[in-house]
Amino acid sequence: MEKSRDAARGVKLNFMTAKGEFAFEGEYVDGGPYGDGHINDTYALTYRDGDKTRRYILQRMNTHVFPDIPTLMHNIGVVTRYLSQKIEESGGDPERETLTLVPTRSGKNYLDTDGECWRAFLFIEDTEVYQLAESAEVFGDTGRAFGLFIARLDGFDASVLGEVIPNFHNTADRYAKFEAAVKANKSGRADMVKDEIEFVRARKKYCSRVVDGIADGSIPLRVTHNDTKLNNILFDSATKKAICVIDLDTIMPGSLLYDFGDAVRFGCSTALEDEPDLDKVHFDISLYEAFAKGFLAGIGDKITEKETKMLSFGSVLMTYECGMRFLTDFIDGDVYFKTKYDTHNLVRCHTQFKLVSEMEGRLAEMDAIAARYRKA
Ligand code: ADP
Ligand code: GN1
Ligand code: MG
Repeated sequence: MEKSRDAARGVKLNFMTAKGEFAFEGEYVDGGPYGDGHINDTYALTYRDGDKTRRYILQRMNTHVFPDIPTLMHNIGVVTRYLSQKIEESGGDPERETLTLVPTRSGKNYLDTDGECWRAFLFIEDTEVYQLAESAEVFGDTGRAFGLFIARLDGFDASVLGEVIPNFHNTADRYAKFEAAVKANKSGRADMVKDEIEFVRARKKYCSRVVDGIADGSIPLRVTHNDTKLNNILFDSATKKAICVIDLDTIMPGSLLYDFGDAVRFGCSTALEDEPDLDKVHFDISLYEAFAKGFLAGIGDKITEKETKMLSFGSVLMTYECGMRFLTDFIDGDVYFKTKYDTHNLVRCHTQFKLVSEMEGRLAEMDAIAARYRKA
């Protein structure tokens, strides 16, 4: 299955051949596809070294989504080194609390074989990933971990980071791309989604608020993660604490509202991102309260008053933007996100728009929550 998919995509290496290029310790035992990401091809490999068993994560990076791999890997290298030092200083365990790259046998931090790129990390053991927030407690701790992540990077010099995907969360630019996709209608599906197109157009005014705030200096530009889905955090299986923020591909200068909003978009839903039955999809305000409380505790006094006041809007914006991206990809013919069936992107778009509508009705409550938990 894996082999024929690889062959169809014309890839040169599979994980079995790529693994030999990395400085893994011990004898290879077994391995296979792993996780539930929409972008990279991820594998988990087990090695035995004497009586020690070690696992590694091996990933074929998506060069369609990330055309500039040298910049991406540079960013990951410098950020993980910085975080590692910070974690060590605070008495933590860097190999558990941030990603650790495993170099290639020739000492590089990734492998490039004629433009096909692979990288490896230590597998962080005894951890769990959630696709749905199991409880307010778990999700609240996610908030703390993402808040702390931004706070830890507060002293990091953002100018050393390249912009991996230009305009990644520039919603105005996303809107322009959406309109271009509707016009080009590459898949011929635009007629099927007239209501969804109207939904996006009716909210066009949302698109420029954060980018304008960054441009005029009223919203601080920080080092942000930009893809703060619940399944991009590892939880310690024993303590159920969020211990490590992963998936660092999109670390770039950005707004804290992107990280807060994207986490809310995914984690405050009562159903999966691709739940086809919309009756099951709701915005859960108690999860929002838990997350906001955790996030504000994690970020401490680093957040500004304006940012605090805009957390509710950031949540709506990121959910709207993501729904618009799924819709754009559906109209483009599913060229960006991995899909498992024909209408997968459309189903994802519907869950996002349902959440947007519900959040829009609860902004005042969301604002009251943020005001309650912001550190004085
Ligand atoms: P994608 O960009 O495709 O989402 P991720 O980097 O998020 O790829 O990895 C996909 C999944 O692999 C994660 O959701 C997580 O379950 C698992 N994973 C990634 N890195 C590690 C790691 N170092 N240790 C343990 N599990 C990991
Ligand atoms: C992608 O890589 P992953 O699966 O964590 C996407 C995010 C979207 C998300 C929607 C680089 O995230 O921007 O919000 O899917 N990542 C990229 O689920 O486009
Ligand atoms: Mg991921």
